[in-house]
Amino acid sequence: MLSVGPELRLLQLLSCVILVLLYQVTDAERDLKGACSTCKQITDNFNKGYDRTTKQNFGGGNTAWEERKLSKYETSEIRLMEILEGLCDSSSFECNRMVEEQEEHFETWWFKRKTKHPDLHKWFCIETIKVCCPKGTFGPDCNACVGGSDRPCHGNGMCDGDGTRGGNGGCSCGHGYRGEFCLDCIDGHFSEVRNDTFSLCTECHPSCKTCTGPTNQDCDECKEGWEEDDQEACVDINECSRDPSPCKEDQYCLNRDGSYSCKACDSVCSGCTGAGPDSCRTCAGGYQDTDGTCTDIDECSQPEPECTEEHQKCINTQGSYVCICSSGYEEQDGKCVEAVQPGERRKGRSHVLCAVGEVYLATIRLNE
Ligand SMILES: [Ca+2]
Repeated sequence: MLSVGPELRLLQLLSCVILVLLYQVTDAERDLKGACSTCKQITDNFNKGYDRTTKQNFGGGNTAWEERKLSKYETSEIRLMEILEGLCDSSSFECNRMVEEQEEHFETWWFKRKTKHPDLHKWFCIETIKVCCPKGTFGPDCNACVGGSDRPCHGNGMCDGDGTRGGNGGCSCGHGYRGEFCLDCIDGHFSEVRNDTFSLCTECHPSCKTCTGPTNQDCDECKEGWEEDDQEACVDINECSRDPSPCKEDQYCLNRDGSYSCKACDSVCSGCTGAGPDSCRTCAGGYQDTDGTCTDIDECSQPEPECTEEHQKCINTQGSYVCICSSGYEEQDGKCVEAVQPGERRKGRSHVLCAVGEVYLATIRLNE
């Protein structure tokens, strides 16, 4: 039996504690960002509710009495309550909890702060309950994002935790950019403008792997499927002109910029140069060349009969033909013999089937 020593148990316990702590850290991190977006949603809905109630309790007339009543309603607790009711969906637990917990702040703002601090999001989410930060800043102390709060990530990426009390302020760069500051260009892009605070990366010509400018003459290196010509420009390789062809016998080659593809020939062809029955190199068995197009051969109307057994008849099919027993006869051991009960009609009959190149037996049902 294996016995677990006290050191190992301690190690197991420690790793458990670390895992739990790690989980809580990432969880708390998510909560910080989530709390800000909940708060943002609440203040957005507050502003919508404010607009919605602007014209409420207004009869449409213009009497002095109505204006007095309206101005009273404008700043009334009734109006505040109407706005507060519409802040959250009933299903949004986080939203309802935040409103419930912070309700008194809305009253304070409504009656005492509104005039001096008209921006509710700023007063409530950033300055009062401190779940958000001003744009371009992040974290518990609202520090500036990488690249500065005016243009986080130099305008080429997203700052982690931007506008929230969470995140680390680092950049995830947008397409074309890389580096801690999102000032460097990724492969396949070149730097059009670049200084300490501004960078513009533009995509290379599709023929370049890396480049110094926008055209196919500015490539440092050609991309796969392209090669340098005598002007030192990257041009498409025509893979289809290679010998032997990169495609199989029953395929044709289609060249494209930077690549090529192999497509199946038409079924009437044996090898082809393109799509359709008029691009065959030669016709497949059972087909013949008619004015450059492969068409079915009618074996049944050839001078030499194809179905030679007694009481057989020939039926032409696409690319082939079949031999069946004539009416009143049925197939038995490869021969057409008189039907057992000639007077009686049967629903199904057996026949001999012959195909080009081979003879095989099969049972088919025919409606006579
Ligand atoms: Ca090509």
